[in-house]
Amino acid sequence: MKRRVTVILAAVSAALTATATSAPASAADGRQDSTAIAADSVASDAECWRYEDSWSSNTLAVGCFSKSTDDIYVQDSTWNSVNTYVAWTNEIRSSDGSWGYFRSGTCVNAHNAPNWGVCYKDFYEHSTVNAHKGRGSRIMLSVCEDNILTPGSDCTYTGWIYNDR
Ligand SMILES: [Ca+2]
Ligand SMILES: [Ca+2]
Repeated sequence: MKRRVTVILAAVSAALTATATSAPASAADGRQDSTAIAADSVASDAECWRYEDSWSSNTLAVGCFSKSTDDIYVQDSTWNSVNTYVAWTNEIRSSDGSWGYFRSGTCVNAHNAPNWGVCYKDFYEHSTVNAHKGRGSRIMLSVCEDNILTPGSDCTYTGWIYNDR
């Protein structure tokens, strides 16, 4: 049993080392936080995820991503004096096929419920050669209601979304 634990720890350590060494040398592409512009509608091709209150099942926030425009939408779904936001992370693949962090940020809806906001983004496409000299671009969103005491705790996390349109 002890032997197995040691092996797992070694694997985790190796993974952490790999992550550290494959990080981009430049930190120029840092966080890009922005306030959503009011939006009347959501792009028809957008895929959406909702964050619900665990007790009431009321929808508190909805976040969407349109692969064709690369735009991120966020709705404040419940009038409760609490804003909503989408936090996003973009990874791209290098020439050796490994995924690495590229940039991240937030899109904050300060328009009150039930209004939508949009943040216009432009990510590398999955099929085009990117800044890491490879092909591959994926985005992960967390659709959140603000939690001042424990930021990032009231969220729904999407899986990786491949930017292939
Ligand atoms: Ca796209
Ligand atoms: Ca709200």
